[in-house]
Amino acid sequence: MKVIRQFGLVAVLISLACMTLMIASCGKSDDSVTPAAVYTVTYNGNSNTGGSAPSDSNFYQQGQLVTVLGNTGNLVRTSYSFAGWNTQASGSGTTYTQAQTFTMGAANVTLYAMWTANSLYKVEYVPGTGMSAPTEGKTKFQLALTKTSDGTPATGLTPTLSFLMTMTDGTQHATPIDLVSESTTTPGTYDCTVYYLMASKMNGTSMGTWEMTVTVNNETTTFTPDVAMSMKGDTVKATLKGQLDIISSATGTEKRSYYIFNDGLTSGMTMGSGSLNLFLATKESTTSFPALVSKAISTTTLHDESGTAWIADPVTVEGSLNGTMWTTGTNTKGGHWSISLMSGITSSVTNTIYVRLNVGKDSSTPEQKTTDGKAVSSSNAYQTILVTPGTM
Ligand SMILES: [Cu+2]
Repeated sequence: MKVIRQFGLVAVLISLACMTLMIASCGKSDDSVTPAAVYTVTYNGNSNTGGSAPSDSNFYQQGQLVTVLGNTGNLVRTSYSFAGWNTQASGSGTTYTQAQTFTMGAANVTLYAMWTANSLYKVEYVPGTGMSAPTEGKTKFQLALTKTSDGTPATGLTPTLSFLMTMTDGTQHATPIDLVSESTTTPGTYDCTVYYLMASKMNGTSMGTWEMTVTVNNETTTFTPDVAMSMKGDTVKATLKGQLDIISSATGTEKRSYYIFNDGLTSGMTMGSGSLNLFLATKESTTSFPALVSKAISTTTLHDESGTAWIADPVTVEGSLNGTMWTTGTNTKGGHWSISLMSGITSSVTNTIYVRLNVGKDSSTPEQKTTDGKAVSSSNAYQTILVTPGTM
C-alpha cells in the first residue's frame, strides 16, 4: 500500500495522480486517507555570539531520512570553535556533522550547535641543539608559551611535563624529570630538563617512541622527541639497586633501581679541585621515577613491594677518585647533588669518579645500593662515572 503525501503543491499533484491512477484502474481501492503526522528539524545556535542558525523548512514523516545541514549561517562564538550539532544543548545527546543523515522519529528535533573552547595557550617545543639535543641521559630544552588570543608571551604559568616511551615490544615507561622553571631572560619561555632513560634508537635499531605531553592549565600538547644515543665518551647514566629495597613490578617484584645521571663536572677555583654534579632519581613503577632528595630539602616518599609508604632518609651520595677516600655530596635542589672533590681532578680530560649511594628507610640504618642488588662485595659497591670537566 502506497503512503500518500498530503502537503504542498507536490502532495496535491501526487494525490491527483493517484486519483487518476485509481480511476484508470477502475477504482478498486476506496481507502479513506488519514493525514500523516509530520515533524520538523530546528537548528539552535546554543550561545552563539554571531551568525545565525540554519533553517530547515522541510516537514518529515516518521521514518524519513533527514540530512543534517552544515554551519550555513556562519555561527560563531567568541573563544570557541564550531564542532557540529548535538540533540542536547549540553552535548550529551547524539552528535551529528554536516551531511550526516538520521531517521526522523515521532517528535520534532532540535539540533544544538556544539562549541569547543579554543586553547588559551600555544605551546612550542624548542629542542636543544648540539650537546643538549635530545639524547639518552640529561637533555635540556625550552618551551615557548604564547597566548592564542594575541600571540603575546604567556608568563607566570607552571607547565608540567610527562614522558612516555612506548617500546617496540609494546611495554611503556616514563623517565625522570627535573623541575621546570620560567626563563629569567625571555618572558614566556620555560627551561626544562629531562633525564632520558633510553634512546629512541640504538645503532640504527628502533627501541621505541618517546612522547612528551605538556600540560598548561588542563590544556595538553603532545610532542614526539627523537632521542639519540649519547655520542659523548662520558657516562650519561648509571644504575644502582636495592638489596632488601624492593618494588612491585608487572612480573611480581624487583629490586629498586636508583639512577645516577651525570650532570657534569665543574672545575673548582684551585688546581685539581672540582665538583661532580649528579641528578638522582629512583624507580617507583614503570610510570613513576621521582627525584631523590634529602630530607633537609624535601621528602621523597617511596613505596615497598606491598605498597607501604616509606621516606627515603637518610640519603647519602659519595664520590671518590680512588675508591678508598670518599667525599659526601650535598643535595642542592630537587634531585640535584654536588660532590666537591678538593684534588685529583684534571681539566680537559676524562676523569673517572666512583659514586656510591646509601638510602635509609624512615631514618633507619641506610642500605648501600649495589650494581647487582646483591650484598656489598668488592665489585658491586659503587658505580663508575666517566666525566670531562665543562662538557655539560
Ligand atoms: Cu625504553
